[in-house]
Amino acid sequence: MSHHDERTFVMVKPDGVQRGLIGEVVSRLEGRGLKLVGAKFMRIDQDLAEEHYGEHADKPFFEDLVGFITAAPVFAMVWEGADATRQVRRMMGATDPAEAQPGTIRGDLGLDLGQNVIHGSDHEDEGANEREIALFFDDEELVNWDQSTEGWVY
Ligand code: RTP
Ligand code: MG
Repeated sequence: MSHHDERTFVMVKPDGVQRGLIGEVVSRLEGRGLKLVGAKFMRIDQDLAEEHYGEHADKPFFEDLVGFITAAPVFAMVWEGADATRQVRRMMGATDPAEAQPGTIRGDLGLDLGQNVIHGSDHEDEGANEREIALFFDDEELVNWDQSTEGWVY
């Protein structure tokens, strides 16, 4: 990991999984030059959902949000790169797909405010990336690798 690199937490939400968009999301992040360092296909249980979305606990949409994120599997990932948290947020686009720019993941693929395909750590919330990575992954589930030292395998 070079000195300006950071890691960020990303997941394909249940709507994206059900619609077969895991590959598309992974492909966009790979294409942008970010490096995958962890991934798992999983269900989020009630406790994890409430903790992950804890910042929204007092919002009117909280129950629906927890219900949605626990309703079907998600694809949780950790991506690494320069300014990765903010760059992923830029690629995601605005929370509401109706407002998200074309060319962004939500602008191209999102259906509505709830079914907006992807989650990424908030770059304006200091340390959110590290907190979310720790919430979803154990250290040994993250893979340290570097193309420049691994050598070509094909
Ligand atoms: P996320 O956390 O899922 O990556 O999305 P975000 O940062 O862009 O948006 P955030 O404000 O953190 O909201 C989390 C999710 O809650 C749903 N939401 N519903 N009904 C509403 O007014 C409302 N506002 C937000 C969205 O699905 C959003 O992704
Ligand atoms: Mg958020």
